[in-house]
Order: sequence, then C-alpha cells, then structure tokens
Amino acid sequence: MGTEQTFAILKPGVLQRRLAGEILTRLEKKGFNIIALKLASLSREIVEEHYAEHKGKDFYEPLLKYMMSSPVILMILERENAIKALRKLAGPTAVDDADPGTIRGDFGVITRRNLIHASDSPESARREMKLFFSDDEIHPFLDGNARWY
Ligand code: FUP
Repeated sequence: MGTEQTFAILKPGVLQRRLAGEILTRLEKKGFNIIALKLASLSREIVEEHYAEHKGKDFYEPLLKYMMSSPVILMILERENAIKALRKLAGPTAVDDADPGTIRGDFGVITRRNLIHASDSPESARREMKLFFSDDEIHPFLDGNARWY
C-alpha cells in the first residue's frame, strides 16, 4: 500500500470544545502529513452535497444544522494507507461503540454531534477533497529528513 490521501473535517464541536490542538497532535503523531488545512463556516449547499447519501434519513436535518452551527477545520492528510488509518483513529460512527483511544471514543458524547469526518473510500476522498479545496490550496509535504535515510 503506497502513500494515499484522505479528507477530514474536524466538526464544530472541536473548536467549540477547544480540542483542535489535541486532535491535530494525534494526527501528526500517527504519521499523517497535513497537505491542506483551513477554517470554514460551511454553507447549507456544500453540507447538503457532502452528505447527499443521507438525505431523507431522520438524522439528516440535525446533521446539517450541526455542521453549519459554527466553524469547522477542513484537512487533506497524506500517509501510507491513509483512509483506513484515519477511520481507525476516528473510531466508529456511534460514540458508544467507539473504543477509548479513538477520537470518537475519547471525546465523543453524542453520535449526532461527533467530532470528526473521515473519508471512507478512495472515491469519497477524491470527491470530498475536490468539493472543499481548490488545487492551489494543496501543498506537497516535503520531508526535510528524507535525504538522511
Ligand atoms: P461516518 O462515515 O462514520 O461519519 O458515518 P456516516 O456517514 O454514516 O454518518 C455521518 C454523520 O451522520 C455522523 F457523523 C453522525 C450522523 N449520524 C447520526 O447522527 N446517526 C446515525 O445513525 C448515523 C449517522
């Protein structure tokens, strides 16, 4: 498995609960390179497009409201096997199923207000990166230590 890119959203609860530093630290320690990062207040249109698969479900409207309730942090992360690794670090959707040690397991209290979105496949990752970032917002990570190995 070679280097892969994935897309993540640190949802409104992260900035509100002042957990941004803690979560970014976990990502860096687990070897994710940050190649795009920005703060955004999401519009209804973009959240609807992002969560189109959930339209009509009982949690859809509350989910949209939550995602628009305050700013989020958008990221593209790069690593070997990034998609699977980030989903594992995030933990399962339902906070009560998420083990301690995962982001959702350690900090999540309410499933509907969980703290992180992580792409679930290469197709979703590509689609979501394109939806939230333009090419000039993505910056290759050049490892300054690579020449020593
Ligand atoms: P995930 O890929 O783990 O983010 O999960 P989903 O795409 O299935 O769900 C997206 C978001 O919808 C979750 F982050 C929280 C919300 N959700 C609920 O509130 N209830 C559910 O039963 C499923 C999802």
